[in-house]
Amino acid sequence: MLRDLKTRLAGAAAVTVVTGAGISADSGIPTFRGNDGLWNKYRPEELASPEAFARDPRLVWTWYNWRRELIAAKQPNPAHHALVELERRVNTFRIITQNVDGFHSLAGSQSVSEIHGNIWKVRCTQCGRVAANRDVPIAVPPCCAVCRGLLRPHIVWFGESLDPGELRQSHDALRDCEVLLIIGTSGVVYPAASFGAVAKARGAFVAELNRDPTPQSDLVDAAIHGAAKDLVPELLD
Ligand code: BJW
Ligand code: ZN
Repeated sequence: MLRDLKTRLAGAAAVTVVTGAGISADSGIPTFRGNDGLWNKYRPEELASPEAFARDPRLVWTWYNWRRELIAAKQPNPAHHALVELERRVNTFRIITQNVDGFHSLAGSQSVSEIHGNIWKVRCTQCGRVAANRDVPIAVPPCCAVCRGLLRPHIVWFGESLDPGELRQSHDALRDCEVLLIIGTSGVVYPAASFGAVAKARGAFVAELNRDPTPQSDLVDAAIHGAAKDLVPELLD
């Protein structure tokens, strides 16, 4: 199956990649679901929701400070680096990532849509200004340099809409690709969970590379199980 995928990739002019927390797991960043997942220890509705932030911004920022510290101490792994090389080899290429760690760009990938936002960006709840902020820890509660409004993480929480520009770019990439790789995502969070079906309906060859089977495994053309840090570099051999 891996050999078939390698042949398809070698002949493809347009490749799109969807990534999730599993690709950064090999860098030491916890995933969300499963035994070691963040949602096993913390309740998303208490920490990663607009209601939680409205109730207790200090608590939410304290949790994000912990995540910032964790991510700042880690590095992209061979799977992120292999995608940088894949981008060099392919004419039209885009990564659509659900991850907020910024590791694809840090590794050197150029065309990246961060559909769930970025932990190193903040957004003013009053004037809407988005700014980069790499403070570890960030002063709690942080306030906007322009209007002194309360800042929140520039991250998409459950029930919130994704950025329309990022979504449009993602849909263009799903429509145009010949091969779609879905790497390290449990495939349960929408709209990303529908991206495989969207690309497949447009005629793309869809492959899932994941440690465990997912609800998407039966829908894709190739489901390959293993660690992203091993599987993704192997695609380039
Ligand atoms: C390895 C590995 C290794 C491990 N190598 N693999 C349609 C139907 C039903 C519901 C909805 C729908 N449309 C929208 C919704 C509502 C909701 C949703 O999807 N709910 C479902 C859960 C039921 N979606 C939304 O609210 C989204 N907004 C939206 O659609 O707005 C419009 C709308 C709203 C409401 C209704 C209808 C329309 C927004 C979603 C925002 C998600 N935000 C989070 C939290 C961010 C907080 C933060 O980071 O600080 O984003 S949730 C969390 O899950 C995070 C992730 O990006 C996201 C996906 O998780 P991911 O990446 O898949 O990680 P895991 O942990 O789940 O899986 C890791 C995988 O890796 C596993 O499979 C492992 O096996 C594997 N793995 N190690 C390879 N080494
Ligand atoms: Zn402001």
